[in-house]
Amino acid sequence: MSPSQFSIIETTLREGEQFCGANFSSQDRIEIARALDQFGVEYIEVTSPCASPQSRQDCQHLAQLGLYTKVLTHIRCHLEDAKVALDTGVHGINLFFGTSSFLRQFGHGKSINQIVDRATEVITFIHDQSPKTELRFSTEDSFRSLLPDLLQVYGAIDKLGMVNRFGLADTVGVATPNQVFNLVQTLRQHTNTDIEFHGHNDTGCAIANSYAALEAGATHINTTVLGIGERNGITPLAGLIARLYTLNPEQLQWKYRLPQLAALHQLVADKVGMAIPANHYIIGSAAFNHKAGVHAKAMLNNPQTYEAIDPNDFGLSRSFLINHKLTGRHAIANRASQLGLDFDPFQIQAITQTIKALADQQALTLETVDEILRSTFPMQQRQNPA
Ligand code: HCA
Ligand code: CU
Repeated sequence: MSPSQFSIIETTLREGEQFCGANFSSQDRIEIARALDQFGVEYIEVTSPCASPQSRQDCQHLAQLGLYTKVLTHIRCHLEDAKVALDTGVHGINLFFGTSSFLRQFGHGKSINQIVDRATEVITFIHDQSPKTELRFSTEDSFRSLLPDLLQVYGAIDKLGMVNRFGLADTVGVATPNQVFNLVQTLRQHTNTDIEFHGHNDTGCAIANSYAALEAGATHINTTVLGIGERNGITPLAGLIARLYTLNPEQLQWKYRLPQLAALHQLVADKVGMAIPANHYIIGSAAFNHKAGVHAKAMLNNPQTYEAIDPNDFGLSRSFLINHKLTGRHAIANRASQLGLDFDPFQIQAITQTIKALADQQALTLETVDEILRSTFPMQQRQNPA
Protein backbone atom coordinates (compact mmCIF):
# COMPACT_ATOMS: atom_id res chain seq x y z
CA MET A 1 0.00 0.00 0.00
CA SER A 2 1.42 3.37 -0.93
CA PRO A 3 0.97 6.23 1.52
CA SER A 4 -1.31 8.93 0.16
CA GLN A 5 -1.18 11.61 2.83
CA PHE A 6 2.16 12.89 3.99
CA SER A 7 4.04 16.13 4.53
CA ILE A 8 7.71 16.89 4.38
CA ILE A 9 9.23 18.71 7.33
CA GLU A 10 12.40 20.04 5.76
CA THR A 11 15.05 20.63 8.38
CA THR A 12 18.06 21.82 6.37
CA LEU A 13 17.83 25.01 8.44
CA ARG A 14 17.94 23.09 11.76
CA GLU A 15 19.34 19.56 11.49
CA GLY A 16 21.29 20.68 8.39
CA GLU A 17 22.95 23.42 10.40
CA GLN A 18 24.42 20.67 12.60
CA PHE A 19 26.46 19.42 9.60
CA CYS A 20 30.19 20.04 9.81
CA GLY A 21 30.39 22.38 6.81
CA ALA A 22 27.18 24.33 7.45
CA ASN A 23 27.48 27.83 8.84
CA PHE A 24 24.60 29.71 7.26
CA SER A 25 24.45 33.51 7.36
CA SER A 26 21.11 35.29 7.74
CA GLN A 27 21.05 35.84 3.99
CA ASP A 28 21.80 32.16 3.34
CA ARG A 29 18.95 31.15 5.61
CA ILE A 30 16.53 33.40 3.75
CA GLU A 31 17.66 32.14 0.34
CA ILE A 32 17.40 28.51 1.42
CA ALA A 33 14.00 29.06 3.04
CA ARG A 34 12.70 30.68 -0.14
CA ALA A 35 14.08 27.88 -2.32
CA LEU A 36 12.46 25.24 -0.10
CA ASP A 37 9.22 27.19 -0.22
CA GLN A 38 9.38 27.36 -4.01
CA PHE A 39 9.98 23.64 -4.21
CA GLY A 40 6.84 23.27 -2.13
CA VAL A 41 7.71 21.50 1.11
CA GLU A 42 4.88 21.81 3.61
CA TYR A 43 7.09 22.77 6.58
CA ILE A 44 10.57 24.04 7.28
CA GLU A 45 12.21 23.61 10.66
CA VAL A 46 14.69 26.27 11.76
CA THR A 47 17.34 26.38 14.47
CA SER A 48 16.23 27.20 18.00
CA PRO A 49 15.99 30.93 18.71
CA CYS A 50 17.84 30.15 21.95
CA ALA A 51 20.93 28.92 20.08
CA SER A 52 22.43 32.41 19.50
CA PRO A 53 21.28 36.03 19.16
CA GLN A 54 21.42 35.82 15.35
CA SER A 55 19.45 32.55 15.36
CA ARG A 56 16.74 34.32 17.35
CA GLN A 57 16.53 37.25 14.91
CA ASP A 58 16.57 34.92 11.92
CA CYS A 59 13.91 32.62 13.35
CA GLN A 60 11.66 35.64 13.79
CA HIS A 61 12.48 36.96 10.32
CA LEU A 62 11.87 33.60 8.62
CA ALA A 63 8.55 33.18 10.43
CA GLN A 64 7.46 36.55 9.07
CA LEU A 65 8.72 36.19 5.49
CA GLY A 66 5.24 35.34 4.30
CA LEU A 67 6.23 31.94 2.93
CA TYR A 68 3.61 29.43 1.92
CA THR A 69 5.49 26.75 3.85
CA LYS A 70 4.92 26.75 7.61
CA VAL A 71 7.90 27.66 9.77
CA LEU A 72 8.62 25.50 12.82
CA THR A 73 11.35 25.84 15.37
CA HIS A 74 12.99 23.13 17.40
CA ILE A 75 13.58 23.67 21.12
CA ARG A 76 14.47 21.78 24.24
CA CYS A 77 11.52 20.95 26.43
CA HIS A 78 12.14 23.95 28.73
CA LEU A 79 9.76 26.73 29.73
CA GLU A 80 12.42 29.35 29.04
CA ASP A 81 13.00 28.08 25.51
CA ALA A 82 9.24 27.89 24.95
CA LYS A 83 8.78 31.56 25.91
CA VAL A 84 11.47 32.67 23.48
CA ALA A 85 10.07 30.47 20.70
CA LEU A 86 6.54 31.83 21.20
CA ASP A 87 7.89 35.38 20.86
CA THR A 88 9.30 34.65 17.40
CA GLY A 89 5.83 34.12 15.89
CA VAL A 90 6.63 30.70 14.38
CA HIS A 91 3.71 28.55 13.19
CA GLY A 92 4.80 25.59 15.24
CA ILE A 93 7.15 24.38 17.93
CA ASN A 94 8.94 21.05 17.93
CA LEU A 95 9.83 19.82 21.40
CA PHE A 96 12.14 16.91 22.07
CA PHE A 97 13.20 15.00 25.15
CA GLY A 98 15.61 12.07 25.32
CA THR A 99 14.06 8.85 26.59
CA SER A 100 16.83 6.29 26.01
CA SER A 101 18.86 5.13 28.99
CA PHE A 102 21.91 6.80 27.41
CA LEU A 103 20.27 10.19 27.34
CA ARG A 104 18.61 9.80 30.73
CA GLN A 105 21.90 8.77 32.32
CA PHE A 106 24.46 10.79 30.37
CA GLY A 107 22.35 13.62 28.95
CA HIS A 108 19.63 15.34 30.98
CA GLY A 109 19.54 12.93 33.96
CA LYS A 110 15.71 12.81 34.28
CA SER A 111 13.47 9.81 34.99
CA ILE A 112 10.51 8.91 32.79
CA ASN A 113 8.08 10.38 35.36
CA GLN A 114 10.06 13.61 35.41
CA ILE A 115 10.03 13.69 31.60
CA VAL A 116 6.23 13.34 31.58
CA ASP A 117 5.87 16.10 34.19
CA ARG A 118 8.16 18.50 32.37
CA ALA A 119 6.58 17.78 28.97
CA THR A 120 3.10 18.33 30.44
CA GLU A 121 4.17 21.63 31.94
CA VAL A 122 5.79 22.98 28.76
CA ILE A 123 3.08 21.74 26.40
CA THR A 124 0.30 23.14 28.60
CA PHE A 125 2.13 26.46 28.85
CA ILE A 126 2.54 26.82 25.07
CA HIS A 127 -1.01 25.71 24.42
CA ASP A 128 -2.41 28.19 26.95
CA GLN A 129 -0.37 31.04 25.53
CA SER A 130 -1.07 30.26 21.89
CA PRO A 131 -3.54 27.45 21.16
CA LYS A 132 -3.01 27.87 17.41
CA THR A 133 0.71 27.10 17.55
CA GLU A 134 1.26 23.63 16.11
CA LEU A 135 2.93 21.45 18.69
CA ARG A 136 5.05 18.39 18.20
CA PHE A 137 6.60 16.28 20.93
CA SER A 138 9.39 13.88 20.08
CA THR A 139 11.30 11.31 22.09
CA GLU A 140 14.97 11.66 21.18
CA ASP A 141 16.67 8.30 20.57
CA SER A 142 13.28 6.56 20.38
CA PHE A 143 14.73 3.36 18.93
CA ARG A 144 17.04 2.75 21.90
CA SER A 145 14.27 3.58 24.38
CA LEU A 146 12.13 0.96 26.09
CA LEU A 147 8.68 0.52 24.57
CA PRO A 148 6.84 0.78 27.94
CA ASP A 149 8.68 4.07 28.59
CA LEU A 150 7.72 5.44 25.17
CA LEU A 151 4.09 4.41 25.60
CA GLN A 152 3.96 5.96 29.06
CA VAL A 153 5.29 9.28 27.75
CA TYR A 154 3.19 9.40 24.58
CA GLY A 155 0.10 8.08 26.38
CA ALA A 156 0.25 10.82 29.00
CA ILE A 157 0.80 13.54 26.39
CA ASP A 158 -1.89 12.19 24.09
CA LYS A 159 -4.42 12.57 26.91
CA LEU A 160 -3.68 16.30 27.10
CA GLY A 161 -5.13 16.67 23.59
CA MET A 162 -2.83 19.62 22.88
CA VAL A 163 -0.21 18.13 20.59
CA ASN A 164 -0.55 17.92 16.81
CA ARG A 165 2.18 15.36 16.21
CA PHE A 166 4.37 12.84 17.93
CA GLY A 167 7.91 12.48 16.68
CA LEU A 168 9.93 9.28 16.56
CA ALA A 169 13.64 9.94 16.19
CA ASP A 170 16.25 7.43 15.11
CA THR A 171 18.90 9.68 16.59
CA VAL A 172 21.90 7.43 16.02
CA GLY A 173 20.68 5.78 12.83
CA VAL A 174 20.40 2.22 14.15
CA ALA A 175 16.82 1.35 13.29
CA THR A 176 15.90 -1.08 10.52
CA PRO A 177 12.82 -0.63 8.30
CA ASN A 178 11.00 -3.41 10.18
CA GLN A 179 11.67 -1.80 13.55
CA VAL A 180 10.46 1.55 12.25
CA PHE A 181 7.32 -0.02 10.78
CA ASN A 182 6.55 -1.82 14.05
CA LEU A 183 7.12 1.17 16.31
CA VAL A 184 5.06 3.53 14.15
CA GLN A 185 2.28 0.96 13.95
CA THR A 186 2.34 0.42 17.72
CA LEU A 187 2.19 4.14 18.39
CA ARG A 188 -0.66 4.46 15.90
CA GLN A 189 -2.59 1.80 17.80
CA HIS A 190 -2.03 3.46 21.18
CA THR A 191 -2.54 7.14 20.34
CA ASN A 192 -4.64 9.41 18.15
CA THR A 193 -1.97 11.81 17.03
CA ASP A 194 -0.18 12.25 13.72
CA ILE A 195 3.31 10.74 13.62
CA GLU A 196 6.53 12.27 12.35
CA PHE A 197 9.71 10.31 11.65
CA HIS A 198 13.25 11.65 11.86
CA GLY A 199 15.87 9.17 10.69
CA HIS A 200 19.64 9.47 10.81
CA ASN A 201 21.63 7.77 8.10
CA ASP A 202 24.60 6.26 9.96
CA THR A 203 23.81 2.80 8.61
CA GLY A 204 22.36 3.87 5.26
CA CYS A 205 18.73 3.07 6.11
CA ALA A 206 17.31 6.58 6.39
CA ILE A 207 15.29 6.56 3.17
CA ALA A 208 14.02 2.99 3.63
CA ASN A 209 13.16 3.77 7.25
CA SER A 210 11.27 6.91 6.27
CA TYR A 211 9.29 4.95 3.73
CA ALA A 212 8.58 2.18 6.24
CA ALA A 213 7.30 4.86 8.63
CA LEU A 214 4.89 6.11 5.97
CA GLU A 215 3.74 2.58 5.17
CA ALA A 216 2.95 2.07 8.86
CA GLY A 217 0.90 5.26 9.04
CA ALA A 218 3.35 8.08 9.77
CA THR A 219 2.22 11.40 8.31
CA HIS A 220 5.31 13.59 8.40
CA ILE A 221 8.92 12.91 7.36
CA ASN A 222 12.01 14.96 8.17
CA THR A 223 14.51 15.55 5.38
CA THR A 224 17.46 17.78 4.59
CA VAL A 225 18.90 18.81 1.25
CA LEU A 226 21.78 16.44 0.42
CA GLY A 227 20.96 14.62 3.67
CA ILE A 228 23.18 16.98 5.68
CA GLY A 229 22.99 16.94 9.46
CA GLU A 230 24.73 15.79 12.60
CA ARG A 231 27.50 13.26 11.66
CA ASN A 232 26.55 11.92 8.19
CA GLY A 233 23.06 13.36 8.40
CA ILE A 234 19.47 12.25 7.86
CA THR A 235 17.05 11.28 5.08
CA PRO A 236 18.07 13.20 1.95
CA LEU A 237 15.22 15.16 0.39
CA ALA A 238 16.01 13.99 -3.15
CA GLY A 239 16.21 10.38 -1.93
CA LEU A 240 12.77 10.54 -0.35
CA ILE A 241 11.40 12.20 -3.48
CA ALA A 242 12.94 9.47 -5.65
CA ARG A 243 11.50 6.73 -3.40
CA LEU A 244 8.00 8.20 -3.52
CA TYR A 245 8.10 9.25 -7.20
CA THR A 246 8.35 5.74 -8.59
CA LEU A 247 5.23 4.75 -6.67
CA ASN A 248 3.07 7.69 -7.65
CA PRO A 249 4.70 10.26 -9.97
CA GLU A 250 1.48 12.25 -10.45
CA GLN A 251 1.05 12.78 -6.72
CA LEU A 252 4.62 14.04 -6.40
CA GLN A 253 4.22 16.36 -9.39
CA TRP A 254 1.07 17.73 -7.87
CA LYS A 255 2.58 18.29 -4.42
CA TYR A 256 6.03 19.65 -5.33
CA ARG A 257 7.69 21.69 -8.10
CA LEU A 258 10.02 18.91 -9.14
CA PRO A 259 11.96 20.96 -11.73
CA GLN A 260 13.20 23.18 -8.86
CA LEU A 261 14.90 20.29 -7.08
CA ALA A 262 18.26 20.63 -8.84
CA ALA A 263 18.61 24.39 -8.26
CA LEU A 264 17.67 23.94 -4.60
CA HIS A 265 20.44 21.36 -4.21
CA GLN A 266 23.01 23.51 -6.00
CA LEU A 267 22.14 26.41 -3.72
CA VAL A 268 22.61 24.39 -0.53
CA ALA A 269 25.76 22.67 -1.86
CA ASP A 270 27.27 26.10 -2.60
CA LYS A 271 26.36 27.43 0.84
CA VAL A 272 27.83 24.39 2.57
CA GLY A 273 30.86 24.38 0.31
CA MET A 274 30.47 20.80 -0.82
CA ALA A 275 30.18 19.26 -4.27
CA ILE A 276 26.96 17.41 -5.03
CA PRO A 277 27.97 13.72 -5.08
CA ALA A 278 27.79 12.54 -8.70
CA ASN A 279 25.63 9.58 -7.66
CA HIS A 280 23.17 11.53 -5.49
CA TYR A 281 19.49 10.70 -6.04
CA ILE A 282 17.95 12.41 -9.11
CA ILE A 283 20.12 15.53 -9.12
CA GLY A 284 23.62 13.96 -9.10
CA SER A 285 25.42 14.43 -12.42
CA ALA A 286 25.47 10.66 -13.01
CA ALA A 287 21.84 9.99 -12.09
CA PHE A 288 20.74 9.75 -15.72
CA ASN A 289 23.96 8.66 -17.39
CA HIS A 290 23.83 5.48 -19.45
CA LYS A 291 27.10 3.76 -20.13
CA ALA A 292 27.07 0.06 -21.01
CA GLY A 293 26.40 -0.64 -24.68
CA VAL A 294 23.60 -3.07 -23.79
CA HIS A 295 21.88 -0.37 -21.75
CA ALA A 296 22.33 2.31 -24.39
CA LYS A 297 20.80 0.12 -27.08
CA ALA A 298 17.65 -0.59 -25.05
CA MET A 299 17.42 2.99 -23.83
CA LEU A 300 17.45 4.29 -27.39
CA ASN A 301 14.46 2.05 -28.11
CA ASN A 302 12.58 2.88 -24.88
CA PRO A 303 14.01 5.01 -22.04
CA GLN A 304 11.88 3.23 -19.44
CA THR A 305 13.94 0.09 -19.98
CA TYR A 306 16.65 1.36 -17.64
CA GLU A 307 15.04 4.39 -15.99
CA ALA A 308 12.46 4.20 -13.20
CA ILE A 309 12.53 7.98 -12.95
CA ASP A 310 11.92 10.28 -15.90
CA PRO A 311 14.55 13.05 -15.85
CA ASN A 312 12.23 15.31 -17.86
CA ASP A 313 9.86 15.53 -14.88
CA PHE A 314 12.73 17.19 -13.00
CA GLY A 315 13.78 19.45 -15.86
CA LEU A 316 16.84 17.24 -16.38
CA SER A 317 18.03 15.15 -19.30
CA ARG A 318 19.68 11.80 -19.79
CA SER A 319 23.02 11.29 -21.46
CA PHE A 320 24.82 8.40 -23.09
CA LEU A 321 28.48 7.87 -22.34
CA ILE A 322 30.21 6.48 -25.40
CA ASN A 323 33.90 7.18 -24.79
CA HIS A 324 34.80 3.89 -23.12
CA LYS A 325 35.40 0.21 -23.78
CA LEU A 326 31.87 -0.84 -22.74
CA THR A 327 30.32 1.20 -25.52
CA GLY A 328 28.29 -0.42 -28.29
CA ARG A 329 27.40 0.17 -31.90
CA HIS A 330 23.92 1.55 -31.19
CA ALA A 331 25.31 4.28 -28.96
CA ILE A 332 28.02 5.09 -31.49
CA ALA A 333 25.47 5.20 -34.33
CA ASN A 334 23.33 7.53 -32.22
CA ARG A 335 26.29 9.84 -31.64
CA ALA A 336 27.20 9.78 -35.33
CA SER A 337 23.70 10.81 -36.31
CA GLN A 338 23.80 13.62 -33.69
CA LEU A 339 26.91 14.84 -35.51
CA GLY A 340 25.13 14.54 -38.88
CA LEU A 341 27.34 11.67 -40.06
CA ASP A 342 25.53 8.95 -41.93
CA PHE A 343 27.41 5.64 -41.71
CA ASP A 344 26.20 2.21 -42.78
CA PRO A 345 26.02 -0.60 -40.15
CA PHE A 346 29.34 -2.14 -41.24
CA GLN A 347 31.10 1.15 -40.88
CA ILE A 348 29.58 1.70 -37.44
CA GLN A 349 30.70 -1.78 -36.40
CA ALA A 350 34.27 -1.06 -37.50
CA ILE A 351 34.37 2.34 -35.79
CA THR A 352 33.00 0.82 -32.57
CA GLN A 353 35.79 -1.78 -32.59
CA THR A 354 38.37 0.97 -33.12
CA ILE A 355 37.01 2.95 -30.17
CA LYS A 356 36.92 -0.10 -27.88
CA ALA A 357 40.49 -1.05 -28.77
CA LEU A 358 41.70 2.48 -28.18
CA ALA A 359 39.83 2.70 -24.86
CA ASP A 360 41.73 -0.39 -23.70
CA GLN A 361 44.93 1.60 -24.09
CA GLN A 362 44.02 5.07 -22.92
CA ALA A 363 41.31 7.19 -21.32
CA LEU A 364 39.10 8.58 -24.08
CA THR A 365 37.22 11.84 -24.15
CA LEU A 366 34.02 12.44 -26.06
CA GLU A 367 36.03 14.82 -28.23
CA THR A 368 38.37 11.98 -29.23
CA VAL A 369 35.42 9.78 -30.16
CA ASP A 370 33.88 12.60 -32.17
CA GLU A 371 37.22 13.14 -33.86
CA ILE A 372 37.39 9.45 -34.81
CA LEU A 373 33.86 9.63 -36.22
CA ARG A 374 34.55 12.81 -38.17
CA SER A 375 37.90 11.72 -39.54
CA THR A 376 36.51 8.36 -40.59
CA PHE A 377 33.59 9.87 -42.43
CA PRO A 378 35.26 11.49 -45.46
CA MET A 379 37.39 8.41 -45.96
CA GLN A 380 34.32 6.17 -45.95
CA GLN A 381 32.63 8.54 -48.33
CA ARG A 382 35.59 8.30 -50.65
CA GLN A 383 35.42 4.49 -50.50
CA ASN A 384 31.64 4.35 -51.01
CA PRO A 385 30.59 7.34 -53.08
CA ALA A 386 26.84 7.86 -52.76
C1 HCA B 1 19.63 15.72 18.01
C2 HCA B 1 18.14 15.85 18.11
C3 HCA B 1 17.39 15.26 16.97
C4 HCA B 1 15.94 15.59 17.26
C5 HCA B 1 14.95 14.98 16.37
C6 HCA B 1 13.55 15.38 16.64
C7 HCA B 1 17.59 13.72 16.90
O1 HCA B 1 20.13 14.71 18.41
O2 HCA B 1 20.28 16.68 17.55
O3 HCA B 1 13.32 16.36 17.31
O4 HCA B 1 12.66 14.68 16.14
O5 HCA B 1 18.15 13.23 15.94
O6 HCA B 1 17.18 13.06 17.84
O7 HCA B 1 17.81 15.81 15.73
CU1 CU C 1 18.62 14.51 14.31
